Amino acid sequence: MANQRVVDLFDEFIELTRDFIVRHGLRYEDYAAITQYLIRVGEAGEWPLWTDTFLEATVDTNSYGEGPWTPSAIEGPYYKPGAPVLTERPYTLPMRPDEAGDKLLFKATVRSPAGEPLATATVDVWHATDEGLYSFIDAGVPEDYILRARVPVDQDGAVEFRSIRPAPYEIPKNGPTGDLLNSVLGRHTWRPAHLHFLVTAEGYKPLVTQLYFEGDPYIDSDCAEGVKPGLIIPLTKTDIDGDSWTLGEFKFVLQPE
Ligand code: MBD
Ligand code: FE
Repeated sequence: MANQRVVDLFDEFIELTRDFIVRHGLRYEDYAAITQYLIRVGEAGEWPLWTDTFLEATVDTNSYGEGPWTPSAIEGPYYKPGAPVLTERPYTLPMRPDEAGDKLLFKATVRSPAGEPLATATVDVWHATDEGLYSFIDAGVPEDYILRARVPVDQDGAVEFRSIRPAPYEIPKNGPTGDLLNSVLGRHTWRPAHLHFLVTAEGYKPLVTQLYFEGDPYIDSDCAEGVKPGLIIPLTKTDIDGDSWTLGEFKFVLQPE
């Protein structure tokens, strides 16, 4: 049996697309350019990147809802399930030996809208290196969950981990997604530096979000339009054993199920 919703959505999508073709008088040369581009995106394996860059922000807005909780943000194409659960304090994300970058201490709390600490929560975090690369995705970063981990939350709802400060992320320049942004649209291919999170707790909706840093050069021009005002945090300095660390802090609030 056909799924009627899918049938209706498909029919409307084709109708809208046909109207668009008619309205703009598209001909075979346009049709060839468009279909060749779509095929290139597939051949480059960039459909996850393309859809998350151009469409996911709107799906996100439709999905999580606004309320007295932390705003959601796009997941992006690079989440990997199964990151190691950290067990040894101080909790430190997996890194390569001498991982480059400013040392980053991230401290947060996870609470309900009423302010109750959510001690059963887990904070799954993933982010880019100091060169803006992701493990599993970019050549040169070994595939063993570098800068990815699940961090347990304490009895009082506190969570903290050590890492390095990620750099802004540039979408692969030479692929069809980067080409479209740069050469065709005349936009840039950058996302502001960000930390990705999936925060889960029993009885609460999983929160997929990102945090960005005040003063980032791309904060107002994210090519994936994933920035929301409530997700921009200041970075300060703190001292650990006589060393200077960059400190980011945040209060996660989860939406009851
Ligand atoms: C990313 O790292 C990302 O977070 C998004 C949304 C799109 C492309 C790369
Ligand atoms: Fe990202």
